[in-house]
Parts: sequence; structure tokens; C-alpha cells
Amino acid sequence: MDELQPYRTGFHFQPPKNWINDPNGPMYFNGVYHLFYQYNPYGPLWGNISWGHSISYDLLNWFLLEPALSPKEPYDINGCLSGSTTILPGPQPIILYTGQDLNNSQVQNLAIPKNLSDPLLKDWIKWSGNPLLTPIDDIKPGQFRDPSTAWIGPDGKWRIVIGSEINGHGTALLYHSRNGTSWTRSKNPLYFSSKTGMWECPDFYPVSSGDKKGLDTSFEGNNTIHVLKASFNNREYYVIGNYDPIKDQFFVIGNDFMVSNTQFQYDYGRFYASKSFYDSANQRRVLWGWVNEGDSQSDDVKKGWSGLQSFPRSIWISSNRKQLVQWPVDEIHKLRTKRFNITNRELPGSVLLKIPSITASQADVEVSFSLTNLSEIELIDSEAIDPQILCSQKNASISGSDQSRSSIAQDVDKSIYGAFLDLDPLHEKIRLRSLIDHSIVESFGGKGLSCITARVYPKLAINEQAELYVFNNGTQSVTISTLNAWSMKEAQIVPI
Ligand code: DQQ
Repeated sequence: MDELQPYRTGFHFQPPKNWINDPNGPMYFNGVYHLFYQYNPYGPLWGNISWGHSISYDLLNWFLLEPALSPKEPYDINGCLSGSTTILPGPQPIILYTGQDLNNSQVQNLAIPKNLSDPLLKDWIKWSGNPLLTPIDDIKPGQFRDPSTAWIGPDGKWRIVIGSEINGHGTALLYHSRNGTSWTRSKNPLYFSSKTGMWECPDFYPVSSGDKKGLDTSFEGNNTIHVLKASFNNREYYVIGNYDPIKDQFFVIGNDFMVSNTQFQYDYGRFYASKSFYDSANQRRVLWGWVNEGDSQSDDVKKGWSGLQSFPRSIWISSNRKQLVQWPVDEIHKLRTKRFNITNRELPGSVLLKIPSITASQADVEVSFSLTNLSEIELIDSEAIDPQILCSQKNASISGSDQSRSSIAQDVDKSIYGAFLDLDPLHEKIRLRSLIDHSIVESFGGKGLSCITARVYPKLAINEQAELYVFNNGTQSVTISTLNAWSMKEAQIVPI
């Protein structure tokens, strides 16, 4: 705990100082988790963009290494922008990343580990044939970035998607390659949307229907469902569909991008430019996202740092195959310490109940409510209403709490977020889990069906001064079926 730095986190990934943004190329290789990220080694604002590199054995504690990529070559001198890793046969890990070149054109580059026998893969060398791809034809020089992890098709060719905007449409351009070094653009993109502008950080992967198991990005099987995620409008939108690897076509099932208020997002708060990877050690897909600051640039300069990574989340498809479910990886249990528990307690309307003995500023809280009286509920049409606007209008300023009351500071973002949760309160409990870590609150509604991440900058409720309450803002009683709150230990993030 740091009195002078009350907004630094205890168990979220952040380097000791400086700017970070997108997670890049997370992977599990030879018993080691690698996390790369957009990083400014020289200061707390965006610039000098390098690939920071940290490794972990448990996704909780991290060793910080020297940046894997720095902007030094004519093809990346203005920034080593986002990209991904792929483990080619060998096994041979590669990085594909976007370089912002001397003319500020975005080009795609390759890097490989210098020494495969180094278990930490500390040093990476840039390919002598860089750049591999330059923006030509209908691709604008500033709209060609963020190559995905590659997957292999039945013809033995590797495929990647790259974020772009073609003719004003958000597009996942598709490329194929036999060897990972020379790439050819496919005639058709994998997918595009006339409803959006530029797509950043596209991610494309299969999910296993019927269980929580993750699948390798190249997995192919009957009835496999695929997810396509694109980053735009500061949000992470995804669609679910079927992928035909022979024709290289993707068909969306259900809602397409931006056609409805119920279009799915990974997170309805602050969470962007995410990247998933297949964790072969635990047969799961793990998702990381960048959680930016909601304070001002001058605050970031004073703090000396900006940006967090979300706590890593397992991600799988719901049993009705309609949407994704996210849940903090189970390793988090190792950080839980002191616990407070409530079972079967009635919580009348307008009541605020203090949860004692927990370090509220660094906690993991799971609560489930059952509603006994649904006779006076208000009906709304979920198709016609934007949940964030609804929640902003009906904020909790009278008897509860929301982000609008998270700080007395004036110059921090206090937007109120909102999301719908698909559940039947007559037969299911209303469940909420929140990871509270000083200046970040990651909340998972309905066992992970809807997630909202927020940044908070309290002036008074910092460190030991923070308190935890469970409250009922309604007029009718609800029952707290169970509430478990744990104080959380600190994760170790240290240079090696
Ligand atoms: N951040 C990177 C880009 C990416 C954007 C630059 C998304 O590659 O499109 O730092 O946050």
C-alpha cells in the first residue's frame, strides 16, 4: 500500500511506472506465460511505443523483462504498434506486429526469438525481410494495423486478419501464408461492416459449445462456433458465427455488428483493444484487455504512470450459444485471504449494510440475491433502450452508489455505465462479482454474462479508509442468498 500512490493496484498487472496500452501477443510457451503490451519506456503518456514484455508462471505474479521490440528501424521508427503471437510448428513462436514507418504508414512486420533455448525468450530479432506487408491498393496508410494470431486451414496455409477500413467500412482483411514470412491478401476480407468505421485489434477464434474448455485458434471441427471481435468506438464488440475454412467465409449467427442495442460487447465499461490466447496448459481461452485512465493527463504525469491490464479472464460460450461468458481465471483464489460471509439475510428496500473486516480497497466480492416479490416490477423493452442511457438517467444518487459518486475530484470521468443481463429472476439468483483494486472495479454480472469495468479515483475512501457495503436501492425486500468477500493479497510484479 502506498499512501502517495493510492491509485496503484495490488493484483492487476501494471509496470512500476510509465504508459501502457493494448495487451499484445499473450501466449503460453514452454511452461511460461508471456504478456507483451504497448509501452512507453520513457514516460507516462503515449509515445516511443515499444513492446513491453513480462512473464509469469501463474498469471498473478510477474517478472518484468526489457522491451521485446523497440521502435528503431525505418519500418517501425514511429512505433511498434499492436500485434499478436503465433506458435508455428517446431514449435516456433513468432510475433507479427504493425510498424509505423518513417512516413507514418502502417506496415506489418515479423520478429522471432533470438534464442529458442532461453526459457524466457528475452530477446527478439526483427526479420531481415521486414516490412512483410505495406498498405497498397484500396488500403489507406493510416488504416492498416493489428495483425491477429494466425490459424491454419485444411489446405495447410496460415491465415491472419488485419484491422482496416475499406471504402468507409470496418474490415478484417484476410491474408494467407505457407511459411509465416510471405503473406498474400485474399480476394475477400474475412468480414466487414457498413455500420462501423475503422476496426482495430481484430481477434478471431473458435469456442467449444457445451463446455468451458477453450480451443486452439487453429481448431476445426463440426459445429464449431467462431467469435469475431473488433475494437471501435472505444468498445469491444463481438459477433458469433460459423466459419467455413475451405471458402474462408464467416457467417454471423444472431445480431450483426451495431444493428441493435443488444449487440454484445465484452465489457460495457472501460476495456479496450483486448486480445485472447489459448492456454494449452489449462485448455482454456484467456482474455486480456487494456483499461485506460479516467483521470487527466496532468494527473498521469503526477502519478508517473497510466493504464492497467484487466485481470485475465477465462472466456467461453454460454450454454444457449448466444453470448460469451467471462470469469476471472481461477488462479485468483490464491490471492484471497481474510473472508467475511453472509447467508440468507433479508435486505429491506433502501437499506445499506456494512461488510466489516475486509480491506474494501483490495477485495474480491461475490454476492447473490433472490427476489421474493416480483409483483411490482417495471417492464422495459430491451430492444428499444440503450442500457447505459437508462442507467445514467436512473442513477443511484439517492440511496446507493455508482461511479458518479466515486470521487469528490472534479476532473475525473464519472460516467455511469449500464448493461442488460439475460436471466430469469423467478428461477435464478441475481449474481454479481466485483474485483475491487484501489482504482479499478471489474464487475461480472450473472456469472460473467455481462461485465463492466470502471476506474475510480476516490479522494477520501482510499486504502484503509475505504468501506464495503451491500445495499438495496429498491422499494421491496430482497434476500442476500450468499455473500462472500475476501481481502486480497498483493501480487508481485518485479524486474528480473
Ligand atoms: N493501439 C495501438 C494500435 C491499435 C490501438 C497503438 C488500439 O496498434 O490500433 O498503440 O488501442
